Amino acid sequence: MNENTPVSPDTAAMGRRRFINTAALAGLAVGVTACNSKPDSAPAPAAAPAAPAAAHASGGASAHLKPGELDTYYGLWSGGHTGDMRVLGLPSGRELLRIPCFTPDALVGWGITNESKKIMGTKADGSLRYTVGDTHHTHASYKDGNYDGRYAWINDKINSRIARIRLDYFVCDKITQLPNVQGFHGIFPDKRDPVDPAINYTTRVFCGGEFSIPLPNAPTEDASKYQSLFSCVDAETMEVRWQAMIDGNCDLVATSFDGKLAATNQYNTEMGAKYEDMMSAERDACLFFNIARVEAAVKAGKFKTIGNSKVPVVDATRKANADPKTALSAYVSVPKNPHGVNASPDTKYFICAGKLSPTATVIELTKVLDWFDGKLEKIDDAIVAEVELGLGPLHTAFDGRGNAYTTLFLDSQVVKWNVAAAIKFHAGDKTAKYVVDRLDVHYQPGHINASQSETVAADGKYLAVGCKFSKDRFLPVGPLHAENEQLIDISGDKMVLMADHPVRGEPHDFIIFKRDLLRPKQVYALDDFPNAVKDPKESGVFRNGKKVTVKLTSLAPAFSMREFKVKKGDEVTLILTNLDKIEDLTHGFAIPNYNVNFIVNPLETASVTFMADQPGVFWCYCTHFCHALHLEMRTRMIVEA
Ligand code: CUK
Ligand code: CUA
Ligand code: CA
Repeated sequence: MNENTPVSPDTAAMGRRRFINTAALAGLAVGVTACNSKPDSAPAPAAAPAAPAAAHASGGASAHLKPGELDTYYGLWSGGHTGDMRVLGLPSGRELLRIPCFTPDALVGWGITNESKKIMGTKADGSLRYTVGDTHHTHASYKDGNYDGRYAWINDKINSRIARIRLDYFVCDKITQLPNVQGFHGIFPDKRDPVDPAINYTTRVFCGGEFSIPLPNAPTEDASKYQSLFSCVDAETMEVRWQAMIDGNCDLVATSFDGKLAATNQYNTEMGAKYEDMMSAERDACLFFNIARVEAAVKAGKFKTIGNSKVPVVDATRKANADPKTALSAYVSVPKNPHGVNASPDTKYFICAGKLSPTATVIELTKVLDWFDGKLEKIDDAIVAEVELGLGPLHTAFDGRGNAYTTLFLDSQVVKWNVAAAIKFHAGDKTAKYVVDRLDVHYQPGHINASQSETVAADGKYLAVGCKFSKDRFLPVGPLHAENEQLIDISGDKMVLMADHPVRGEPHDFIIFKRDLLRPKQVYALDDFPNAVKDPKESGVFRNGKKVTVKLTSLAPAFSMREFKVKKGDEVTLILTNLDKIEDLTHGFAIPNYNVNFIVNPLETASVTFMADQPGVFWCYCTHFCHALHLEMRTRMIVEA
């Protein structure tokens, strides 16, 4: 035990169990359950968190904005198994938008319109291929080491899909499914090209496959024969450029600022199929990829393909990459079932949190490159610090002043620590005090991020913490509790808790960036849509045998046709262009009994296709409040028998 650790009662126990074993883990799980069932026994906040008033007294920031005041930061949150992305304003924590990606959304008609279905993917009969999703990680495109406001990406763990969000309109515009991958977990865009200095922006997104499977998939029970793939997706085309076959699994992903390295933490180097096996080794790994070399190997044709997939797959397994001079990959040993790998904004280090080890491991990137150049004898010598932080370290954020903030899941704490001091301590200077501060959070934190954290513009202002259990922090609403996103002021030496933000389950990762990095558009251009009905005079019913196209426009408070007729048995494609070009003037279009409901934003065009299988009169009405005559904004669809 060193003087850096014994701050909370929980961490005092740490010396006795340097690593968490199966029994201890079971015990801790029971502890969590007990706390949940008896609110009284929830861990008493050891040091009472500073109230907002105290924050003001200390000159700290406030989460309260007066009516009409705008937030200064955007936050992009993954929605978890709601399958969407959430947009929050910070510091207020106000939720501004949900961007549907992988799952249907009734508000906007995602999964209803032909345009969204094309992005989501359909079966031969036109129905959606998937209606469930599970988003975990979201990151945005970079230029010169900072966000450039072009794109954000988000993963879907269930169906191994990656979605791209256009940040000019805050909409999902492309979804790609990774072949031969199950449990696609971490993503991270590169920050520049490793070879061409002119390309100082994101052109690739790296994706980690967490679950090992037989490749190609087959009913093979012997898990030692399973393998995982690390995938590279083209940022523009969204096609999978290449995949790398590895030993062990992938979890989260990080990229270096020079574009040369990407890494994934590995918790299952054991290749176990049961958790006891997955946690049997004392150390696992952080796996590095030499991106320029992988791409050269692909170019040189040194790859295979798997099953029906045409994606080139290079060999990044340990055996094939033992010689540093030709290696595509390097496995850095990290204790036990590590989680989270994060790039420090000074561009020097990746930090891997220990999860089942109370430590964080600091890996110096120039040393990893030295190993690839044959200048560092052992790859593990790239580790410049491995220091104890507390129990259950998961994710790390940065303030741009040399400090790291790591979530301690089991301790329900955030620990602030100084990276340079940790390196000194590791080098033998036991007087180096690397733990700067600890703050109790409520409760069991997972993801953490600071404003601008993983950019060269890290500004050390706000820290948000995604607490997995809210327990007693909000009014009870039945068995499913809101989650607690906490906001912390990190501008001073001490962390100051600013606010609890209840959020609908079950958000995971997020990023926070300055609002001036974005210039969102609020009105579409008519020409963005090839099928736009540009003039109300173009409206009408156009028949081609049993296929009927209905062209319609909206202009508050009316649709361009007061009624339209189709016949029972027709396949109807209805195209609606909203000719209102005023900000915020959105209309909806709903057809009773036909499962049609979608919106059109200013100058947007959307279409739906359905079978006219029920004769009668159907009042198509505007669902989105638009005008004093919103209720009167209707048209009749008459389906003739
Ligand atoms: S990871 Cu996905 S389960 Cu983002 Cu720490 Cu939480
Ligand atoms: Cu148009 Cu309501
Ligand atoms: Ca393990």
